Amino acid sequence: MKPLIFFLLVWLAALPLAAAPPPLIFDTDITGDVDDVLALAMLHAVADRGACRPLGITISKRNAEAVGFVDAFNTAYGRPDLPLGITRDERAQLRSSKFTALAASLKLPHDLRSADQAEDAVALLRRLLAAEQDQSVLLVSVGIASNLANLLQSPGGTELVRRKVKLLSIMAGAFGPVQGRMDHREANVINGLEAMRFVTREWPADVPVVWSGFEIGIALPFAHQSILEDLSDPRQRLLREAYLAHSGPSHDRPCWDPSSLLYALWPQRGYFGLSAAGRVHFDAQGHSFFSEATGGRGRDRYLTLNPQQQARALEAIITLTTQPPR
Ligand SMILES: [Ca+2]
Repeated sequence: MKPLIFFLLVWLAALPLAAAPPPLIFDTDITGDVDDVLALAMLHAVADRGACRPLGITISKRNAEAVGFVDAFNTAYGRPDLPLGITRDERAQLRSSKFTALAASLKLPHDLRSADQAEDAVALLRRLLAAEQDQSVLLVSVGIASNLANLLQSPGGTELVRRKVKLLSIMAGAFGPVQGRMDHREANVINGLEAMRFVTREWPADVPVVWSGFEIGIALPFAHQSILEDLSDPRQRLLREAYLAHSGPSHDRPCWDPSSLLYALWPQRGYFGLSAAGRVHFDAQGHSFFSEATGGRGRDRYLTLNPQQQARALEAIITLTTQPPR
């Protein structure tokens, strides 16, 4: 066999293994809690490993420093030009932060300094979605639903979602007991209640949604020792300092937001279990409800965790989150 034909055959045989990494949009309210920062580090790590192609990041709360923080983080991880948008919606929660000012105070390199310099989140979501193949985009949402609701309400927005989004993996609500009770009012729901209720009503019925409830993150406490001992690369300084500023040196912060990212990336690897299919809704007080669909057909499912999955998922999240930038 001629060498050229041989190499062609080898190349063709390798094609199914070299599937293109899935495009992914990360929608975050990176302000109040630091688990968004853990998820952001994990996003860069999995992108470095070729497990996804990050299209952009949208911020769903109002905070003057959040854009600078995320841009400095992306710059440290080698993606200084990753598209970045923030909500312009006056109804979106205005949220202070214990860590977003660190990008400026630590004098870390970045060029987007303020919310005004970033794109409007909805405009960015529309532009990113429109450029991708149909039913290909993983949308990971780990904050309030202001950007999702405004995307659906934008002209043709629901149809754009229906055409382009493969999965919405969202951290919101509570679908298991929290401290023995079933009436937990979860923050991403109550801090933007109308937006979240709108999304549950109007999200297209044929675009699957997987919910990570409050109880999932509680079962995945990040190991604070890993923050203290595993972040020796200077480019990981912002991750370390943000964690310490928010949670201190001895608290194991629950990994609510990383859970939704982990599920979206590897749904077939058994890190989580899934509920039956059905429909999620939230009442006017922000309580979570799930009704199972008859016949197994429904838009929504929520994550579950058995003890073995709990150990595997937590280890994967910690390993990926602390992986040094490429
Ligand atoms: Ca969050």
